[in-house]
Order: sequence, then structure tokens, then C-alpha cells
Amino acid sequence: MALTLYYFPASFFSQRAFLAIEEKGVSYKRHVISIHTGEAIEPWYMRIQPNGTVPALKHGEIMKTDSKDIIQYLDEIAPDAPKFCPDPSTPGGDRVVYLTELMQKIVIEQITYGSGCHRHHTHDCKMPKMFNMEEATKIWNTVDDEIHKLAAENPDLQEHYMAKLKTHKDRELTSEQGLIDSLKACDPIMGEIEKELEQKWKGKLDNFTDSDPWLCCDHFTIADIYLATLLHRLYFAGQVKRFWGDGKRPYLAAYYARVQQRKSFQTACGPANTMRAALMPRVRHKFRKAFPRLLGYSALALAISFAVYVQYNDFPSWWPNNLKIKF
Ligand SMILES: N[C@@H](CCC(=O)N[C@@H](CS)C(=O)NCC(=O)O)C(=O)O
Repeated sequence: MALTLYYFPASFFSQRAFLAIEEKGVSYKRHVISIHTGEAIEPWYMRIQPNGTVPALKHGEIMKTDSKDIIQYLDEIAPDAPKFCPDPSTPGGDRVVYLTELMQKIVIEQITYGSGCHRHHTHDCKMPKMFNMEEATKIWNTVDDEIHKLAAENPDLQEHYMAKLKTHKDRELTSEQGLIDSLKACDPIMGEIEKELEQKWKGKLDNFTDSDPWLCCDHFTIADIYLATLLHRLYFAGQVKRFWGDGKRPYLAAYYARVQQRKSFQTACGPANTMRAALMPRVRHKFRKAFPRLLGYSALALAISFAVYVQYNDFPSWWPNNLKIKF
């Protein structure tokens, strides 16, 4: 049965699912959803993913619509591979649960959007300059207007559209105080993870081999998926200096360097935050939406040019005689 991952390359939760599916080594298809141009709220997508968010995983008739569920589901369909979510009673399994829940507390959307909008709280922020308060508000307002329109046109999806609108209304992701609070709350969590790594790695900070353990177990677990994508997002948001730069947390720095060598990480997260990855889905989606209109205009322009041409010239030889009408 075909497996399809719906995702947006720069989306944090998509990167979790993308990294997990690459780690599992199962075969699957990728389908990029341009969340900033409203592709996630198109009726066809809302029918398979009623939250209108990415990521989503389709496996035949089965849909998984949340990154954590996707990661757990991958364990189910590839039972012979090392488990992302090992039994909590096994060595390290309890730490996987504890640290995953701990990282889940970080309000990453607030850190992402807040960092883009209040760059004086960042250092070497990698987010495109075009991503600022004005642009974010413009995008959200456009998407919200579209939700109202689509809800009226698709009564069967009304309930989901209204729920989506509410989640948008409730978010205050560009607030400066929200960013400050979220960064503050993130700090002790990073401190705990640093300690965990220190206990595991006991002074080892480089030259890792496959036999060296990861965050909780000998193999890569959901805790590593969460940590790898979290560090990558903090790097992107210009928060490295705050959390592990200048020798502040050497184990976190070593972990980030190590995970960047991993092939799955390079595929799922490497190009994800480039300008190209952010813009291409937008261009493709806008073009696809405008395509029927463009086709109509082109056909009209062609017909008018042809009509003008035949007024002053002969019809081409292949033109049917009974259609040789001049005005
Ligand atoms: N709990 C969900 C969160 C998914 C989520 O919020 N995705 C964001 C992108 S990172 C999204 O699709 N945002 C578009 C929107 O909310 O309109 C998960 O873990 O998959």
C-alpha cells in the first residue's frame, strides 16, 4: 500500500515526520503543501486532513494527521526496525517518554514567528528578511479570508473551517513578550537535555561512531527526532548563541554537529530552511491556482490574434472552407 507524506519543508512539525520516515527507510511518496498560500485549507486537503495542517501521512485508507501519531504509526508498520518509541519499561524507554514530553512543552511556533518578527532577540537569524510582522499578518489575514469563502462554498467542511479559524484567532505568535517568555521557558529544558547527554557521553564530544549512544538509547528514538528538529529550528531562528553557543552547552553543540552528519537529517532538514524551499511551494501553488485563468487568457489572446491575422491575409490552407468567415 502506498505511503504518502504531505508536508511543507520549512514546517517544524513536518520536519519531525519527514525525519522519522527517512530514518525508518520505508518507501513513500512526498507531496508538498504550501501552507502560506492556503493549499492546506483547500477542500480536497481538508477532506483528508480536517485540521488543515501539515504534516499528514496517508497509507491506503488510513490517515495520520499529527506528527507524533505519524512517528508512532511508522513503528507499527515497520515492526522489525528499531523502535522510535521503545517500551517505557526497557532501559532508556522511560527517558524517551520523559524527554519527549519535556520538549513538547516548548512553544516552538512562538519562538519561530517571534524570532522572525523581533530580530533584536536573535543572533545571526537565518529566517528570510521578508518574514516580518507585516508579512506574517498579511499571510494570515489572506488565509483567514479564504477560509470564510471556502466554508460558505463547502458546507460539509464548515465545522472544520470554523475550528481552524478559531485556532488562528487564538494565536498570538508575533508578540514580543510571548517570545521572551517562550525563550525563558526553553532554557531549563535545554539545561536538562545537556545533563542527559553529559551522563550518556561522559566527556565525548566528537569522533562519534555508530556504537555511540543517542539521547536515550543506543539507537535513534523519537526523543532524537524531537531534539534534532528542535536544535535545527533554534539555529534557524538565530537562537544558537543563547542556548549552546560560545561553549555554553558543549554537549548540545556536539549533538547538533553529530546529527547533521546523518543522512536522514540531511534529506529532511538540510535544504528545508533555504529561500528556495520556502518560496518554490508558493510559486508552484500560485501558478497551479492561476493556471485555468492563464489558459483561458492565452486561448482568448490566440483567437483574437488569429482573427486579426485572417482579416488581412488568407486563411491557412488547412482551414476548413465552410469556416472561412471574414468580418
Ligand atoms: N500537532 C500538530 C501541529 C501541526 C501544525 O501546527 N503544523 C503547522 C506547520 S508547522 C501548520 O500546518 N500550520 C498551518 C496552519 O495552522 O494554518 C503536529 O504535531 O503535527
